[in-house]
Amino acid sequence: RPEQGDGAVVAERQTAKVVPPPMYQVVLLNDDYTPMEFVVMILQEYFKRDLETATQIMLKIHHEGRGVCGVYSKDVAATKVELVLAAARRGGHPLQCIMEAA
Ligand code: TYC
Repeated sequence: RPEQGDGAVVAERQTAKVVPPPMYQVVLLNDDYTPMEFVVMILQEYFKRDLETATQIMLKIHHEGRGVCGVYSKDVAATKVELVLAAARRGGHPLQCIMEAA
């Protein structure tokens, strides 16, 4: 639309083309064996939560069976799942971590 000027053309094309990337929740699942302190450490280390927030999320998982640790792009979410599972296995804990479409 030359009559509207270049800025209007650029704005219109962006409105049509810029689609937000699909996002994924990284979810921790409860179990009877992983220590609470280990889960809090995971939330601080891999999800950048402060001690108070990490403790709240851990207790929510403990009571409700699962909890969202964070929401990320697909690649970042998949990497976090792998890092958490590797840390859990290193520690000898059965902690399970999954990702699902947000
Ligand atoms: N239920 C565990 C316990 O009582 C604690 C726990 C919390 C384990 C969250 C896993 O994702 C989890 N030690």
